[in-house]
Amino acid sequence: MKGSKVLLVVVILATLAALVGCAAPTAAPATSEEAAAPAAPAEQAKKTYKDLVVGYAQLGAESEWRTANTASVQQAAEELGVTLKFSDAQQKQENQIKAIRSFIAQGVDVIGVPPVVTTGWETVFQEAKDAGIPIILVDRRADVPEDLYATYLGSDFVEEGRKAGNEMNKLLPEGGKIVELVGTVGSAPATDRFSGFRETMNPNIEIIDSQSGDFTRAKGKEVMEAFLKKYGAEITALYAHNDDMALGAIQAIEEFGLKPGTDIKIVSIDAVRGAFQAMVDGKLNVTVECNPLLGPQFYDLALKVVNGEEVPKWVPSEESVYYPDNAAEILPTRQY
Ligand code: GYE
Repeated sequence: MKGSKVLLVVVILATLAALVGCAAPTAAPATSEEAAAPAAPAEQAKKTYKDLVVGYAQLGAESEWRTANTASVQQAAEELGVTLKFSDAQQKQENQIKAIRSFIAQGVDVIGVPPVVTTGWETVFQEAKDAGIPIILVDRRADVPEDLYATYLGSDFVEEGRKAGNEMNKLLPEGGKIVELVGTVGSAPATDRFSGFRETMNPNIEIIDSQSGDFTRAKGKEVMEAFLKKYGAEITALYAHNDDMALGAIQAIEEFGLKPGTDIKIVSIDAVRGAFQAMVDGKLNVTVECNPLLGPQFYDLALKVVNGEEVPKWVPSEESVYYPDNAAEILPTRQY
């Protein structure tokens, strides 16, 4: 009798131990959110960077900023093992549209595009949508309904314009007459940098002329030459929507016999290395940063989108403002 009781207790204990032993691993994940879904089938279906085929319809090679952006997109693809199909549209919307259509025909997983201008994208984005290929807007916005793109990764261009306006106010406390070199007409950065600047600019500052230099150094120089011919030394400052146009304008100002940065104060946007060098040389007063190194974040978003994960509709980049006083110190650390 005593012996059988002991046996019974032993059996019960052994059974309990076995139950705890087996139950524990299955019970724990049931309470953990991550493992709640039957891990195997769903996880295995998810793509990794190595499976990802991406089409990137780059808009051109118009500026130092763009060169850095292209390098970032290409390098990050290589580092992550993403298959990248890259095309350069030479600043022409029709070429970007052609590239997108060709990526659709090739059946890529996702398409990245910095729209050269904001309008005219609905048809081709709808074609991508119909083919089940998500569009990610990189760098520049497009004015299309939100269901035609997965997310937008890029800067707050209005804020950059506001920062530039504040910097101009500091440079011209007594006010003055300024000229403006606008970016590509109809592009998101040109439109927003134009309006943001006017939001913060002091009323004692007058914009006497404003023309497009298409974000290039050559055009920036050409338009600045025309401004100088027309207004001469009347111009107290220049606001350029990017550094390349400012660098072109600096040449024009020097050739005209005035001192850029002194006779004509200059505020521009991007913070590329060429701008740091110009600040070191005392020819540029301020550059507002616009970050082109979007490659890694782009592929992170691309993978999430392809795997059906939630992503925000806008992922803004973090940016700063730089001045001549520590430009020499910072220049060697700049990646673009
Ligand atoms: O500021 C300019 C480039 O879209 C933010 O395009 C970009 C702009 C950049 O050409 O240099």
